[in-house]
Amino acid sequence: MLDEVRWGLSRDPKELSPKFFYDTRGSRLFEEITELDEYYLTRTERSLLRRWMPGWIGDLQPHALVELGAGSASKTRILLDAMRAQDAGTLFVPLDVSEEFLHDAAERLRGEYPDLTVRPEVADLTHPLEMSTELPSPSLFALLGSTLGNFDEAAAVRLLSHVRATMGSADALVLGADLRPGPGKSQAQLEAAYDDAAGVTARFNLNILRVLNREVGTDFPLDAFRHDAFYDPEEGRIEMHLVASRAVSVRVPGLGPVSVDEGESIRTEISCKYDRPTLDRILDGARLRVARWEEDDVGRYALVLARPLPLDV
Ligand code: AVJ
Repeated sequence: MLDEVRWGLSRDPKELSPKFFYDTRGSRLFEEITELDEYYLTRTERSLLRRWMPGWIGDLQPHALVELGAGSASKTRILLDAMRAQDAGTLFVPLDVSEEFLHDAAERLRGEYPDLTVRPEVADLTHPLEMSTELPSPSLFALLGSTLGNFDEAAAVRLLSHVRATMGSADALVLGADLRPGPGKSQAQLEAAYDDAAGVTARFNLNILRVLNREVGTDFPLDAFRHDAFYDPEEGRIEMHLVASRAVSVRVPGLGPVSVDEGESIRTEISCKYDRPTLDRILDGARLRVARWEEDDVGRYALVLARPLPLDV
C-alpha cells in the first residue's frame, strides 16, 4: 500500500487508487451512496438483474456462481435465488481482495442458503486469478456494479483476460455497465450521481485521506481538500478528484514531504462509462463476446451476458 501511495503522489498529476476508499467507514459510505436518489446505478442494475437473470440462468443452467469483486449482498441474492428456483447451482464462490469482507459475507449466506456450498477466494482482480476451488461446468461469473469502470481500457482488457483464462468454453459472464450520456441520461444527471446534494460522495472521497493518514502515516489535513467530480466526454468517464483549497505539505513516510499547491488536485477515481462499440472492443480484447445486451427503459445502464471466444493456442 505504501509503495502504491508513494508512486501515485510522486506523479504529475497526482493520483491515488480507488481501492483505498474501502475501509469500514468507506464501505458504509458507499452503501449510503447506493441508496441516494442521484445514484441510479445500483437501483437500475438491480431491476435489470430481476428482469433478466431468471431467463439467462434458466438457459445456462450453471452449477456455480463466481462473483468477482465486493458484491452487495442484495445483488448476490437475486442471482442465488434465480439459481435455486431453477434448482441449478449449488456452489458459490465470492472473490474479493478483502478477507474480512469475504468471511462475513460467506457466513451470512451460509445461514440463508443451507444447501449452498460457499467457497470464498481472496484474490486481486488486477492479477491472474488463482483459484483453489475446481469449478464445475458450466459456471456463471458475475462482475457487477460497474466495477469494470474503475479500470481504463487497457487495464479492463487485462482484468477480463484473467477472468476469461479461468472460464471454460461453456461458462458465461454477466457484466453490469454504466452507459455514457444519451437521450435518456444527461451529462448533468451522470455528474449528479457523483456529486450528490447531501454530500455523501464528498465524504466518501475525502475518506481516502483518513485511510492514508491511519494506514500509511501521512498527515493530510482533511479541511484543506474539497471534492470534485466531472464527466470527461472525450474519455467517456467520470473523474473524482480532491482539490487543495490552500497549499499544503504532506508527510509521506519513505518519500519525504510532498507539496500540493493551492488549486492542485489529486485524482482518486476514474469511473468509465460505456457504449456498445467500446464494450465490444474490450470484450473482444479479452476473448469474450456479447451474447445478450439489455438496457433499462431510458438507456442509463446495461446488463450484458458475455460468452467466451476460443483462446488462440
Ligand atoms: C463501485 C466503482 C462502481 O464508480 O460508480 C460511487 C464507486 N464512486 N460514487 C462507481 C463510486 C463514487 C463506484 N464503483
